[in-house]
Amino acid sequence: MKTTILSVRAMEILDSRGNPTVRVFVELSDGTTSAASVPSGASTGENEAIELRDNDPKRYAGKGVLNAVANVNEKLGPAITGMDVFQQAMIDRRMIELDGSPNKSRLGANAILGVSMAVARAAATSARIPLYTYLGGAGARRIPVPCMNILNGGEHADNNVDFQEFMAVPLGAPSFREGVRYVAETFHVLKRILKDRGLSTGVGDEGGFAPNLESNEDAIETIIQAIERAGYKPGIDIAIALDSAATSFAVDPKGPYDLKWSGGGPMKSEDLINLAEDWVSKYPIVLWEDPLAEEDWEGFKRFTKKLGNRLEVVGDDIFVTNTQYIRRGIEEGTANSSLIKLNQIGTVSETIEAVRMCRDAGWRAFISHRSGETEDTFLADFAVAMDTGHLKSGSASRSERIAKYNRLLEIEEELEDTALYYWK
Ligand code: 2PG
Ligand code: MG
Repeated sequence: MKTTILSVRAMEILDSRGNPTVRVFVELSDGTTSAASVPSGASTGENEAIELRDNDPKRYAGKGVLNAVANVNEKLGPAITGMDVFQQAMIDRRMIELDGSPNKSRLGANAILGVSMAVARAAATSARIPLYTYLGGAGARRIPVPCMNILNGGEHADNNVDFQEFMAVPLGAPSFREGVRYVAETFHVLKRILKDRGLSTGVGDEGGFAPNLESNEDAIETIIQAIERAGYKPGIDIAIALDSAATSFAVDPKGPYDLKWSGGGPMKSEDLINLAEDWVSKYPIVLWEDPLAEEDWEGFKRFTKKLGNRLEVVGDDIFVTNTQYIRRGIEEGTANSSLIKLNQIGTVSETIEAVRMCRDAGWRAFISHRSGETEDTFLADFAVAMDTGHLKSGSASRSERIAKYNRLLEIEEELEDTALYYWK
């Protein structure tokens, strides 16, 4: 007998920034129930799928999601009720067709993704297998290296650091459990160093520290100091990954740039590329995301040409987890990896397509949370299922970040010694 979708309903909840988001509940014909919550970004790409907000100034400064909730309850739910829960791609397609817009702006990517995630989770629960096994198959046993964003800047913090994320990457750890320990210890040493310098130890949106520093380079040097003082070897035990989120300090989405938070002044694409080359020669940087802005395809290409054989060059705002842009990136040699965010494209099956396209091209795919998150751990299972070897889910603080790392600890324990952990 087929297991079908019996009912779908949604409600408005809050994300980690205190902004409304969508939570969806699904019930199946066999009695299975599931729920999933949708994340939300701050430094969003222009071409992301559209998050439907009510724009009613009387509620949550216009950020309410009651329309998206109503779209789940009145349109998306009824359209997929009675469908086979194991037909994820078909269910996603039905919702995309019902929306009918190119970017999910009519019914809202937040509404559609909530349903898509809750359906996937319901299917796994109904089949009595973990979500990572359901989405990734019996071979899904690689735990991603956690790229932990221990120092926040840009639009995720109120400080003078232009680059958005400085991540510690425990690629030399023997296991995920040990990797998390390496970085959590480093995080606490970093706090001590900042305190001793009389700097703020308050955290930004993703749980990393957000002090005012002397320069962007000071951020990286301070992290390296923390790695060493915690007893680890930079580059061997723990490497560095960066997300410049360059769109956020671009004067124009094609460039040039203005290091506005630090007051560093105007820069051309070439200046940023030269700066990166200098940093890569001095520091153990293994991954650099959005070194240039979302329409600076030329700059990206030059960056990749210069540094792509030495590090992973990840496109986030430029590709927005959309195969249309990733395909162009592959054809033009724009990068060698794409960031993967479920809500940038808006369904589970389209996100899987994006990962597949990267893999087929010999690119890497970097699974990512959003700066506005919930306690939902879907992302952790998704990362194991996609077998991409790394994810970012924020720092070693804030429960909406830690929830994903804790779920990965659980998965690693569940897999016992069949679990794999390696950088590349
Ligand atoms: C990014 C993300 C996640 P946001 O730029 O990579 O770290 O930030 O969710 O604000 O887009
Ligand atoms: Mg990014």
